[in-house]
Amino acid sequence: MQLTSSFAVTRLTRSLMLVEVGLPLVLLVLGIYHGFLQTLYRAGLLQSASFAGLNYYQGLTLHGVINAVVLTTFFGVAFGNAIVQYYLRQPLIPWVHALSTGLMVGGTLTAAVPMLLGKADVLYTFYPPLKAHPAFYIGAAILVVGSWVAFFGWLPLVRRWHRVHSDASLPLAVMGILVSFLIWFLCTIPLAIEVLFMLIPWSLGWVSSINIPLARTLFWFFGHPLVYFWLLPTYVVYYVMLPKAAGGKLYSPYAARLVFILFLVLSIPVGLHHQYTEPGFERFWKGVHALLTFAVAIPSFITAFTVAASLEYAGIQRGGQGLFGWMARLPWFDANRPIVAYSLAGLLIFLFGGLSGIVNASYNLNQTIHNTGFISGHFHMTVGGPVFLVILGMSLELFSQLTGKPIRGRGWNIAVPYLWMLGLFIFSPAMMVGGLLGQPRRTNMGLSYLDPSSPHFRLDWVVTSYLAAIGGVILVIAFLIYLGVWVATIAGPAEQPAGYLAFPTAEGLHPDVSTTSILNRLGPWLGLALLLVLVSYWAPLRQALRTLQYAPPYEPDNPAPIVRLEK
Ligand code: HAS
Repeated sequence: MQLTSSFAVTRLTRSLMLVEVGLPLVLLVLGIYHGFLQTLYRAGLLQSASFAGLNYYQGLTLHGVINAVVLTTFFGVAFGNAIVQYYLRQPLIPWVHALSTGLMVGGTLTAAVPMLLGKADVLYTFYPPLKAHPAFYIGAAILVVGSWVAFFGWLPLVRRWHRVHSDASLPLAVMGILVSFLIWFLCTIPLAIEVLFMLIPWSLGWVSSINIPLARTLFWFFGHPLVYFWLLPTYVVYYVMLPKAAGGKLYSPYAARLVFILFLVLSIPVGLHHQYTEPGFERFWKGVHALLTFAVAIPSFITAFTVAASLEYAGIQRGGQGLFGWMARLPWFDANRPIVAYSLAGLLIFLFGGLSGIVNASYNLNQTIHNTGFISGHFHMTVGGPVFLVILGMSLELFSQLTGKPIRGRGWNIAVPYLWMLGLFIFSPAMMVGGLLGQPRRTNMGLSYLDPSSPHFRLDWVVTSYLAAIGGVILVIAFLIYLGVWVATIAGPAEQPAGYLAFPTAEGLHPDVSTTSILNRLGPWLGLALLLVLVSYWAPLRQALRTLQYAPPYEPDNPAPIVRLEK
């Protein structure tokens, strides 16, 4: 279906969506600031792990939680709200929308207080024995419930759409968003179990110790599908909007639907690849998760070819010739189509970020890079690359449409993604090479290896740390320009009516799936996903329960030995 007309949202929806877009971006200033400080500290340019009154783990927690959890969840919901309304041509249910935004804001603020007070220095993974104030876990749980409410609020609209359009396939963008939130809903269930039944009672002091292997396994049951919850809104932009904005068509809607289905089936049963180095799990099950991890890379490989083919078609339509001539013809720097620049930069970054994921997934190679700077390099080129850039570009676009204010400083806006790409292309390889040289992923133990008079001095680590800091400076400059574009846009006058959503929507170059195709039905694939989860997690969860490893709380800035009780 090809839609070009706009859709007017209600005043209430407009206000709530502005909160969903605006609040995380305000918090992001703090998140980026603390990321920047980490690079300076690692390069020895800041001498202490305490910055601005916050300790190392506090700053790192703020960086991770704001950037990777708050921003992505709020954006997922805001973007989903926009997509569902625009493509289904129906308004959101007002009370559901208000409840969901209220819960998400309330949850975020509740969790923010202990983080800012230094009572939750537990990083975004918050696995024990790191222990936070109960308000941190309660706030995080409320934030997640708010996002569930948004998702459940879309389902009646989807059902109504199906009743009226029984002869049409669900719009691709809506399918992508539904799959993203189905994955999110499924993977947040074990997280809810961990938070409600383990972490909250433990942090309230109702129980004195906690089963660490079980808590970590429940976390990673959630933690890897989480990355696809981050990624799929980006893929919606790449499949649905980018080909049209670049002047072409989507090469294969069929491939796009297959990709979303594959993510639904394969995103969850892979969490043990974060636990290869942990004892207590049989190697066989680590191997099963490794194989499934390679399988979940397939939809991204399909995406690489489908999106490249769509861009090639666009470039040829714009006069490109020869094997690579189409690339030069793409509107890389067209200030009137910023989503093209934000997407192309993200795709180029993801080529390297995705491939480094294959290294991580390889059981043997993982032994070399686990918990080193290599991992930070990987995830900055995935969530910090394509995902983050689509969030930045699309948030500005949503703000502009909701307020009727055109984006100001358009040339500067186009510079942001390319500058960000440059920064990442220095920062991430530096972290990765540092990781290969043995540099740890995180450290607050003093940077003696940067001190030539220390016996631990490592010249090669100094080089990579400095390069990472230079990359960090460029990233911050890109973000400051982005903030400048926001300020100019907010300060500028509204020139169009406010509250009208409109997105470029690509036609398919090849036919879409038929309406009766199995690729149009999520139910059977959801069943298959659940079956795979059951098969792949049954034994590891039992093994985690059997390996009784209880521990008292651990404070990273005041470390005490862990007590292990083996049964
Ligand atoms: Fe990952 C750790 C494996 C993808 C995020 N990952 C992490 C962590 C994060 C993260 C945050 O197996 C750290 C977690 C922590 O705190 O410990 N990851 C993978 C694999 C993939 C992968 C196999 N990761 C992602 C994505 C993320 C993300 C996506 C965020 C959004 N990851 C791992 C493993 C670990 C891990 C292990 C644990 C390591 C350890 O030991 O701790 C795959 O899904 C990647 C597949 C992607 C591709 C690339 C496709 C390329 C595309 C671009 C095409 C370009 C075009 C340009 C078309 C195969 C689509 C065209 C041309 C023009 C002209 C523009």
